[in-house]
Amino acid sequence: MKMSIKKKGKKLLSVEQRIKRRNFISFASFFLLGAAGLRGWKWLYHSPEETPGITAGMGKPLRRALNKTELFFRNFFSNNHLVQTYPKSMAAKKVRVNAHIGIENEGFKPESWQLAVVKGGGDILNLTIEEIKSLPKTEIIYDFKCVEGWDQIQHWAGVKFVDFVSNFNLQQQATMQYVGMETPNGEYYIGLDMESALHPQTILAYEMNEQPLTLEHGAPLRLIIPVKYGIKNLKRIGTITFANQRPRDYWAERGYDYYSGL
Ligand SMILES: Nc1nc2c(c(=O)[nH]1)N[C@H]1C(S)=C(S)[C@@H](COP(=O)(O)O)O[C@H]1N2
Ligand SMILES: [Mo]
Repeated sequence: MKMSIKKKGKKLLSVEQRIKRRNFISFASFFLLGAAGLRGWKWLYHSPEETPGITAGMGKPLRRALNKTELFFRNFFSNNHLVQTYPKSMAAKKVRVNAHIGIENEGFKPESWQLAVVKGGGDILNLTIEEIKSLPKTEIIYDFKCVEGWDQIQHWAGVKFVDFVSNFNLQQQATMQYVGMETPNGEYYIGLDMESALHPQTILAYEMNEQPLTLEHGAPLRLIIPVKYGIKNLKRIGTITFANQRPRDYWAERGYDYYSGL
């Protein structure tokens, strides 16, 4: 006689039937989950890469997940989140010089330098350093951090990028998602998300320790963006552009995080 389980008078499945059934279910779910996993993996594996050259070969879905995390943190530490500042007395007297990509050419003449702001539609705004210096000056003393592992409290001054935007009527351009900046010779270039560019501590700097910027530190004009690592703090800005696509970025092309936020 077959063993069977009775409950409240109802005849339930026999033990053998139950085992058979369970085996079937686990086999079926193993197979289904496995197939789903394989499909998922194939989808990831064969997914298109992000726009080539912008981020070193990473699949779009993975990058999208990362971008979502970025967005979360970006909003979390919104514009009002300020980087810590320090008293003037703590600023380094001997400011470290780190890299020279795009600024080593001997032929550069700071006197004839002009900043080109590409407004779009063929419209370019050319500005002299005097025009930029005529805007309200902001200073900041903060801990500058390089991805290579050093940091230093430094004192910079210039015009806030957000003030620059409003003074030169670039509000329309600032509704776009990204800002690009390049050296005059185009050899070093960075891309920034607009939120970070408009952050109240982001400045176009022309002074360091209350003195005019030196060539090795990026004269006549460099970017100081305390919410980002050093790599984004472009020295000797030649061109500024606005776009809804990520502008090219020298270190992102070489595998560093495009966002490079702190
Ligand atoms: N044009 C240009 N800007 C640049 C770089 C560079 O190589 N070329 N290096 C970046 C890096 S990695 C750092 S850490 C800082 C260093 O700035 P400093 O030389 O004033 O210390 O500049 C950034 N801006
Ligand atoms: Mo750096």
